[in-house]
Amino acid sequence: MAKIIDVSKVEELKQKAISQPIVEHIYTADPSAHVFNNRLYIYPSHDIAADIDFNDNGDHFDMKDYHVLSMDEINGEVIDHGVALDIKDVPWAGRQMWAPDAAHKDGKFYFYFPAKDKNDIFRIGVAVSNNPEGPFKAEPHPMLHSHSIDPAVFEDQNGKYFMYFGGIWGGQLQRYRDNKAIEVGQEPQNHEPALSAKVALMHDNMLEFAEEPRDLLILDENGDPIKAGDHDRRFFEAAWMHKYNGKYYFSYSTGNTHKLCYAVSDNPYGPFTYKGIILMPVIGWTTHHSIVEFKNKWHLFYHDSSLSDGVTHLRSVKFTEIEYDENGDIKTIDPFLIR
Ligand code: FUB
Repeated sequence: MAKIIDVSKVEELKQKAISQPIVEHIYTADPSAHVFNNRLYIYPSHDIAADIDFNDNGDHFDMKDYHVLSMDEINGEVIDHGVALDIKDVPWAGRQMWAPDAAHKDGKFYFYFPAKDKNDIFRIGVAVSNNPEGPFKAEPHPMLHSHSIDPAVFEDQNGKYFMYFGGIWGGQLQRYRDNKAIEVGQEPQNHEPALSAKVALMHDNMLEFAEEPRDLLILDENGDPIKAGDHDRRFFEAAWMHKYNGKYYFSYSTGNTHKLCYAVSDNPYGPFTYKGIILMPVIGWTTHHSIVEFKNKWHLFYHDSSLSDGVTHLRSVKFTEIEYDENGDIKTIDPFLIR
């Protein structure tokens, strides 16, 4: 199984970790945290040892179901509500259930998940329940015109819901331009604007897009689009949206440079201006997160591979508090006390 750092380094870093896995009986990753009914629910991926070699397509992330976790207070007991959705109950899905999210509207709970269809193309599915912990019943087909991975559904204060999604490399976003499949999928040249995450208003029924997904532009300090070669700042995967003091904060993973970064806008569609790093690299290749306000404090939910001693696809959800400075900038978090 692939590890990206040697075991002796992992042990040393584990001693310095600022937080611990919230559960240890299963591997969990890609946490999307929401407050529903005054309780904190976490919708993670459920990592398993698939025994598939590490590759850039992410075939080793061969997850087959989802569990929902919850707690009634930060640092309280974490309840595992069991299997909320199984791939065998999703008629269109072929393999690889990746990073999910959930939303609540009019008494119903909507669970959004990416999975490869029977042709190995990533689509985004929806499953519905009357309860935040599921079980969820999958719609018979993936969302029309959905592609790529990592859906994150954001409820704005005016009752509108937006889906943010996308991911390059194994997430297949490089196979599309303007939402259409292209002949040969590849990233733009280094000097060209990077591929963008996508954003779309959700239909009132929460089961489909209300519009064609748009590109979410991230600009640098000069107002120029972040370039494809700027691997320290360009969007890779793991989109998340939250609002703080009236501003929209779009956060994401830089993938092969292993950072969680953020960009800010006055508009949920952007353009966004790059602001900085939220979380420095953790143990493991991937980094993924959500940001949630619970009982008047802001928290970053994230994952690392510490529990598996660095195995890339066996990750564990953790959390830590985040702080904003007086300008609304997020203070960068080092996942280790002393490097
Ligand atoms: O969990 C599988 C994939 O790894 C997710 O979809 C990505 O965001 C990365 O965390």
